[in-house]
Amino acid sequence: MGYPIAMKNEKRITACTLDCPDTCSLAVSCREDGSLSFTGNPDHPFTRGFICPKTARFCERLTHPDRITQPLVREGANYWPVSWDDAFRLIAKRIDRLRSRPESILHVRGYGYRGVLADASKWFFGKLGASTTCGSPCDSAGMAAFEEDFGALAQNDIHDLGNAARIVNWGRDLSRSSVHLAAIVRNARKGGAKVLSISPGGDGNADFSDHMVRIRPGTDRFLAAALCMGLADAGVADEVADRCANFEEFRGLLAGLDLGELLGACDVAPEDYARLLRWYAADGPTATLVGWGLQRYLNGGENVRFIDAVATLSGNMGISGGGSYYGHSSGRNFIKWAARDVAPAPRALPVHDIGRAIIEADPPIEMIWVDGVNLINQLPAGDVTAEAFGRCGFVVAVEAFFTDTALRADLILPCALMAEREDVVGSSLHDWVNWSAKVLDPPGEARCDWDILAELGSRLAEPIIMPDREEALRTALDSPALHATPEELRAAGFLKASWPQVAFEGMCFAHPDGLCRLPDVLSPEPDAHAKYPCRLLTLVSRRAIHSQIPVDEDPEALEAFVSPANPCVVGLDTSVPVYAATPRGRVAVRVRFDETIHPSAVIVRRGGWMRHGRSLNPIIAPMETDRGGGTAYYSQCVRLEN
Ligand SMILES: Nc1nc2c(c(=O)[nH]1)N[C@H]1C(S)=C(S)[C@@H](COP(=O)(O)OP(=O)(O)OC[C@H]3O[C@@H](n4cnc5c(=O)[nH]c(N)nc54)[C@H](O)[C@@H]3O)O[C@H]1N2
Ligand SMILES: Nc1nc2c(c(=O)[nH]1)N[C@H]1C(S)=C(S)[C@@H](COP(=O)(O)OP(=O)(O)OC[C@H]3O[C@@H](n4cnc5c(=O)[nH]c(N)nc54)[C@H](O)[C@@H]3O)O[C@H]1N2
Ligand SMILES: [Mo]
Repeated sequence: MGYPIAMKNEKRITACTLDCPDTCSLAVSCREDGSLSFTGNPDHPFTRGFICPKTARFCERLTHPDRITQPLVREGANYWPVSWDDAFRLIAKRIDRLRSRPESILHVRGYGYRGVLADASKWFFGKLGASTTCGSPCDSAGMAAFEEDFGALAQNDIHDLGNAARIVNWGRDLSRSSVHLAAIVRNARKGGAKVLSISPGGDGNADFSDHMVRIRPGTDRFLAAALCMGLADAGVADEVADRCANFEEFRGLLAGLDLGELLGACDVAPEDYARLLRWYAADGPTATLVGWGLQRYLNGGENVRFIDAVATLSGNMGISGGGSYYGHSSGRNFIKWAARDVAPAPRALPVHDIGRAIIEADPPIEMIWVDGVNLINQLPAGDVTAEAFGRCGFVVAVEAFFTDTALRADLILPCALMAEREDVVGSSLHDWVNWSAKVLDPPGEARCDWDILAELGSRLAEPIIMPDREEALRTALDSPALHATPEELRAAGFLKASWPQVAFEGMCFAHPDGLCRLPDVLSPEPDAHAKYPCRLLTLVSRRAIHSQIPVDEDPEALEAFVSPANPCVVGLDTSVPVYAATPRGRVAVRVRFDETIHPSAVIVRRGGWMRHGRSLNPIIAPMETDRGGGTAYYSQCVRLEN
């Protein structure tokens, strides 16, 4: 593969479009030996010259020999190359046939590629009137919780963490998911801030923290409720209580709780609880970083709501150095061009249980278009989704690799990847908007998603004409927070959107009455399963984004990390094969011991491929979070067995 645009000894600036909060500005260059190199752009005020391992080695993926570089059609178990012309003809014929009942077409889009132009498929299938999906595999339970609490998903500027006296890292793994957040926390610590991390263990937080608190998986709401009790007993300032719409009701809820029971439910030591209470009650602001892991449970939204309540009652909302950080929408700097002139979808199938939803859809789904998501591998019950794809009759996957999802498609269309197409990206962590320039040509016949859809649209009996790309960008960038043009952004490479440094300043929240809401119910934890007593935590890997893992790199067996005190290891023979087993089946693992892990947790790093026996999603049941249509992966009960 050649690099006609990035020439030797020349650096080109582009931006990462992977689904990651840091949204880095990248310098792409070509080494002496002809290989590509991705580094952090030193001139970008947020990226500051460094990037994470997953992006640094993304260039290996661009040039990987397994890349799909021409359209492929399936015949039985084999794929044969077809021309784009034939591929478009096949798809257009199918769409024309289904045009009078477009709800029989399902569009599934993921965030494997992010950006303003990446919304092209959303617009196209919206225009067609196709069915879509609702909910998410990612962060929607926590987002819904924030909206319920404060009326909007907003947080202080991430650099305002430097003004915190204390940072409670409630459930992030600072060593893995966001290298720039980790750097900001490290700097805040150098400046004198103290850091305490709360998690079920097995992470890399010790290097970033002054104190570590271990918690039983999924039970953060009990610890947070206990803290709310302590804060309420010590007395909540009137100016805080008056900003809560339901303070008295919340006090009533707390009055019925027992501290010992709460601490027992979350298995947090009384001295850790006492320290946290002191932290939140002390002078000077305490910032709370709310993790996404703790909302991937049946009561995930409630976990987040109670943590927000701690930040609120302790007087830390709406002030510099305080706040509750979850993220903000990476699209908030843009006008949503893809929603213009598009009617709401006729139906939306729940993504956490997508296989069953497709099988039971009435009227049936007769065509599926998947782009930017490895649906079968990454969502629970992947075996059911695979079956649903098989029954549907016509599946098109726009993909660059033979993922478990692409391998169930009738037609695979090869897409360009980041650095091979242009786009504009915003971040869910910072306020910079980056120009993701095209610095390489896509290999072979691969094309960017926009071009694929534009051509397909023009071939339909009743054509769908994509808007002008430049106009779509122009519309998107002319937002109240940005007011930029594509020309300005291309010339500058990145621009900063303007948002307040402090979210909800003065405790003015985004609900119409300006008040926040405290939780109205504390749900008990579901009983542990008698035969599968642990929780299966499928956590992020440091070196790859989700399933975008070089296939040749996978070690032999999946590693499962557990405490030596885990009840599952009693009687387990680790000299013969060991399996992680759930009521849905079992997957071979190699046991690794880590005494920092809570005894009820089994930790496996996610993203491995199903067809290599390295995805746990086929044995994870489809469960929905309490709000936001999220996916409750970590509520899965599990045991280890021989
Ligand atoms: N067990 C378990 N599973 C989980 C989770 C968990 O906690 N536990 N977490 C979930 C979370 S947080 C998320 S966000 C999801 C992520 O799951 P996915 O969204 O499926 O993420 P990826 O595995 O990165 O797959 C994205 C795909 O998009 C493709 N792609 C990249 N660029 C482009 C492009 O420009 N065009 C097109 N058409 N395709 C492109 C890539 O090749 C890749 O195959 O996984 C979820 N899965
Ligand atoms: N390297 C890398 N970076 C990524 C990604 C990637 O795949 N690889 N994916 C990106 C995406 S799309 C996402 S959504 C994020 C995911 O990033 P995170 O949500 O941060 O990742 P997770 O590993 O799912 O969960 C984070 C931490 O939650 C903790 N945790 C789990 N259960 C509980 C609990 O009950 N209570 C508490 N207090 N803590 C708990 C675990 O210790 C875990 O380390 O990362 C983004 N960044
Ligand atoms: Mo995610």
